Amino acid sequence: MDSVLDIAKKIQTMEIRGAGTIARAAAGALKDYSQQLDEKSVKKFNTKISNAANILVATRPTAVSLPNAIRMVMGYTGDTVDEARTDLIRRADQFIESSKEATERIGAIGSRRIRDGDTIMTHCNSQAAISVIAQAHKAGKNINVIATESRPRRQGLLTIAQLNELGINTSLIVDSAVRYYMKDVDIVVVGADAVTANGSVINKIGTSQLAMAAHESRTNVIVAAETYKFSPRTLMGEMVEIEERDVSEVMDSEKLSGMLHVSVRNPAFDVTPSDYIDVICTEVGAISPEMSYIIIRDILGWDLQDMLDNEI
Ligand code: RI2
Repeated sequence: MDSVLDIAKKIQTMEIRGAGTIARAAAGALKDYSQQLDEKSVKKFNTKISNAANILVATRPTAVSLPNAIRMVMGYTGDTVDEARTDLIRRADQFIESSKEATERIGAIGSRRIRDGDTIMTHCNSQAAISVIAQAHKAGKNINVIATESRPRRQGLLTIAQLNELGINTSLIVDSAVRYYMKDVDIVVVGADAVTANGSVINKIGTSQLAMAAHESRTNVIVAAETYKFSPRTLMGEMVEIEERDVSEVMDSEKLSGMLHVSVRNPAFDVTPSDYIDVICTEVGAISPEMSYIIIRDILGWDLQDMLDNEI
């Protein structure tokens, strides 16, 4: 169990971060754990795997990629421990492989929306969004990127390093400069931690402000999101929980000790309504946000009637 707890801790502290990366790490952790178990009874094996899955799912509440990945792996079957383990490993490997392919495919699809000469604004550090930008650059389009710092954890610094490595001209701006620079922007490309059944996108805090500024200036917003970031439970009216992280990410909490009337809030994500989103680029195509239910039903295999019948 130590290896599972180790990955869980790394996800919690954001040493492992980014919705897709978290999902792959959790699938990999279940696979590794299954290989360490020497249970003889399949019942005990299943119980241990299921406990590990629960620990991993509880690490971060917002990125739906995490429960979706765990669900895919947990669909394993087998009458013996060997059968169960083999099927679990196959499923984990399949998820990890297809998730990497999805990011590439999203890049190919999304990059067609980028024109030669475009200035792209992006927020935080999304591998799916970077795939779109990278493939536009690779196709020979002359592009510039404006990347936000993304307080409080400053994932924008990871983005500028990645784009620099690719040889893409990039400017770093503080989050509050988004509207100031929007006049120079041709297209906004961001990632997603979750997409709801009604096409809203949950992504790093500040995304909705950016999308609102883009909407105001008639600038298109592309969301790059693998299909496993779509949230089936929102079909049943559930809201996606917005993670609120520790104050220490925003400021030194000791400095607050004498301030009896002050609290610091640190939501990690916000919700961008579908009205502000032009297209969601998934690995199965560029869809309008209104088509989100079809992804949940036809690609993820969740059916509203089944959910109602089984009270999921
Ligand atoms: P990919 C990240 O969350 C950011 O919000 C980013 O836009 C999103 O996950 C998707 O990232 P965090 O882990 O899956 O930094 O596209 O809180 O890499």
